[in-house]
Amino acid sequence: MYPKTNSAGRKTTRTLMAIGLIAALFSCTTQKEEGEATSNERPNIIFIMSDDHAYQAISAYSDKLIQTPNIDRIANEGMLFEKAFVSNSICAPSRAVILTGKHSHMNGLVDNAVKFDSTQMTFPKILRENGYQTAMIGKWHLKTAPTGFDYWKVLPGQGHYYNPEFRTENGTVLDSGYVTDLITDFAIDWLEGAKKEDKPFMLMYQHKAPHREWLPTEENFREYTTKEFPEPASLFDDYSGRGTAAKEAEMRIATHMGVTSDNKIHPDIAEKMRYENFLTWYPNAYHNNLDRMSKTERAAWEAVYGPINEEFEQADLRGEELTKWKYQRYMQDYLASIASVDENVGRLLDYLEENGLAENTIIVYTSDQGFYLGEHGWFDKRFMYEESFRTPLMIKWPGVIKEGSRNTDLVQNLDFAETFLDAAGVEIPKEMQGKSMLPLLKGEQVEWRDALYYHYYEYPGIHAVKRHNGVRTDRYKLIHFYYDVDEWELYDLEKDPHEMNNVYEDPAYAEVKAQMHQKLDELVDQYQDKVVVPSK
Ligand code: SGN
Ligand code: CA
Repeated sequence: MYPKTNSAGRKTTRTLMAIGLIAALFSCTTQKEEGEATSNERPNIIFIMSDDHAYQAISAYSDKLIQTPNIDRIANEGMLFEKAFVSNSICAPSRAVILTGKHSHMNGLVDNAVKFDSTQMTFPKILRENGYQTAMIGKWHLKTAPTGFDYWKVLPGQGHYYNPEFRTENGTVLDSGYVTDLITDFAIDWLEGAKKEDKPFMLMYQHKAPHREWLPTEENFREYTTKEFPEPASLFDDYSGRGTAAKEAEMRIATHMGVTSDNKIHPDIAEKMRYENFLTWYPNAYHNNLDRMSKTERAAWEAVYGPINEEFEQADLRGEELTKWKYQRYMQDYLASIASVDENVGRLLDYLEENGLAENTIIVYTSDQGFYLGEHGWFDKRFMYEESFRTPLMIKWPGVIKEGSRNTDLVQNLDFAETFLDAAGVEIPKEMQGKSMLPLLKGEQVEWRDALYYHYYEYPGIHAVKRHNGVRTDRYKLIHFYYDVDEWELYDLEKDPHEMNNVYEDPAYAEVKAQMHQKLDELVDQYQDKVVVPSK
């Protein structure tokens, strides 16, 4: 027999059901902490990464060189990390660490020459399997095609600033425009589609700029070529008080930065002035870069760089004066390239706000590593010394991260994968080697790591930075240059923040030295780095 129902009975059942539903919803909202992800409202993730963007060139860190009001918005509305680092300060290896959450020796991509094994587990793959829409737009640099993305559009290799090619699943196309603007256009185009879907998204929006050889847009080179920048105290570092690695590296502004390729002096002028040594370094770069411009772009360029060429020829600079001139030219083009990144980050942030996407989106701004802006007389990266080991990092997540907060824990690019999976409520694979930053983002007091591990491999190779590994704690840093030399360096970062004075043999540091050796042994063990036996 079916129970008889009357209209009142039905009403009662409906009322009960409604009450039940409300109660269920209510318990859901009360159990859920503010901003915490539920299956329905998992956060979107936008990972913004530029290439070679030094923290010294972001005004949220330091306003000595440039104002970056848009990038600063992420810090002002979120959290700025004062002690964010990479684990291998070079492009492709850093990207592989970010994707896999594993150190270079575990993911296999130890240097820029190695191809990424794209069959391995990555966080975009895991997010995609768990219901995220995923895209990768901009600089990729991993040699094999991107995997784990619903959509990708990447620069082949390093890519070009002016009228670059882009590669998709369907082949390579030449686009007209400026690389930083184009990458942003493509990112916004993809978001236009993604926002209509009933699924969260994860977008990797990765700039080529400000990678060498720093070709800015007309608006920015007009402005920045009129500026003069403060020189770092160690522009004329003589590398005393350290081992041979710093001295032998080929990344000095004085002797390794090209007056043609980097400083944009016409090769004919350089030749006439007998700057031959600068011509041997990427002899074709000047033409390769500038010949890509349209007639109008080239005319605008010549209108500004033409007079710079003439003045340079007349001045006939040598020695320290030449180095000072090169430093200024370097900063003008490098920072002007960043100005475009900043404008475009602003464009993306505005788009998110205007489309109601800002509230439930985690926005990260970082770089694949730091960069030398004349410190130790250098450009480029690679070393475990602070300027390249450290990287900018700021994260915004409304409702979860306190606006304008600053964090001083030792975090690393190794931690991104686990952080994103954790934020999405997805299980973290055991094989990942980082730590989820989620508690730090929430401002919780948690036990965090007390030391970071580093390992750089690309030697022999461009810029001649010797292989090394090492450990950094809050105060000290121990580095072992282990290949074709056997040299140890120890720095007291509190007393010697610019790392000019190696105290490895200083008896006053005997105890610190022993502790740092022990830490290094522990980390080699913990991360299963069998490549070297660093302890003496
Ligand atoms: C190029 C650069 C180098 C740079 C490497 C690696 N020369 O070879 O200066 O160190 O890339 O950079 S360039 O004149 O061709 O730009 S990385 O960011 O891709 O690792
Ligand atoms: Ca890089």
